[in-house]
Amino acid sequence: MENFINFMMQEIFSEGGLIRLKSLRKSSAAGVIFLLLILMSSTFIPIANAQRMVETVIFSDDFEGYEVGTFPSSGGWTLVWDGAGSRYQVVTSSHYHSPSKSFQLLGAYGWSSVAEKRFSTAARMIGFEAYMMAESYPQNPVSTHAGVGSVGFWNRDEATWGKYYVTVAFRADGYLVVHFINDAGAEEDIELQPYTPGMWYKVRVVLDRSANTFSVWINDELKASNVKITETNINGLEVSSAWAGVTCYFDDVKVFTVEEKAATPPTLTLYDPQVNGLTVTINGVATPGYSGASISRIHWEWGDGSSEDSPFPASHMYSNAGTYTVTVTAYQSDGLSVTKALQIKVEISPSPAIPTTPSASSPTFLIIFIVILIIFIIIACVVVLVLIGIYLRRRRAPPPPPPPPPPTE
Ligand SMILES: [Ca+2]
Repeated sequence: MENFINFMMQEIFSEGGLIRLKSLRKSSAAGVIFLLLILMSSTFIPIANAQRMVETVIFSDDFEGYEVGTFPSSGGWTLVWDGAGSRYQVVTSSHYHSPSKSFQLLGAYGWSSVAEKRFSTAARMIGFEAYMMAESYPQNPVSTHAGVGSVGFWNRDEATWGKYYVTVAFRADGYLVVHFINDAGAEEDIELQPYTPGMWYKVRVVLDRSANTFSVWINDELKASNVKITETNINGLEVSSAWAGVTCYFDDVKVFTVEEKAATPPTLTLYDPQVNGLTVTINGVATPGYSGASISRIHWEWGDGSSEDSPFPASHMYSNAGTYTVTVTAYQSDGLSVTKALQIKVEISPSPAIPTTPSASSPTFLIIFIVILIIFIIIACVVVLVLIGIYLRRRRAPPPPPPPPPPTE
């Protein structure tokens, strides 16, 4: 009967791809518990049409590869206007986000410092990310809304002084703003948050060029989303220090494309449950559906009303014998999940006899037996050799001296 059940279960599992049952036959060990798995249902619950965003870097620069005091021309940067003088528009080690250098710009009243790096892509969605810092608040700004320094998408050739489609800027009144040309063609600022001189801010903008909208993050916090913008003709990333004459620093700059791709759910493999009395232990493996995703948690419904989050392997003790459906769900970092269920039967069984001596078939016993046998043979050989030695020595012993001649008379 048991063989028949095993056979049936293997058939079921091989079709369902669920669980290997080879070790089940071993579980028929004496008297204790055995596990009967009869069913198995495998339920995948992907979220329909789930998408993930995949970034591809067009260029990035941490400004570590340049000599301090030089302009980063070799990285493809161009100095468009030289602000307070070209000697100030250089890679520096005085401030940096990573690991030892950044790019410094210093504008002057009436003459900004602007550097750009051009790029070209047909991607529908593009973005930029940069760390930026202002050394101080401006002393005598042209106006409270004057720019101090900025990073963003522009086109030098689209207007006399270049067209700034969407940039994140330090403003003279102490606000970090996103500056853009709105869908009516007018320049507009959205205040994002106050800034503090001497602090690095991570700024990020993603622009959808088919919808003409952008979203902006400061320090990974979304500050504005789906803001409408004029149609863009971007061909470069600019970094700048404006008329306020404040030294600004830029580091870890990158421009990237963003693509939507289908997200695939994780996969889940459950190994044969191990049952010991009323306790079941289940091991397995959960694998993310794609590179970049991770398994965030494994959730267990034990079928007796209790549930928990636990990594593999998980154990559970039931209060009563019976058949239970265990449901395991692996969740991925993007929220996608996969669920599998199996039935187990637990029984109260007599305490298993604890073997006090090794069984004759155990490898340990065989090793001990062989060692004892070898020692016995060695001792026996030694004894035999000693006896032979004694025998030979006696045979070779000199004959006893002849008896003394009889006394002559
Ligand atoms: Ca750096």
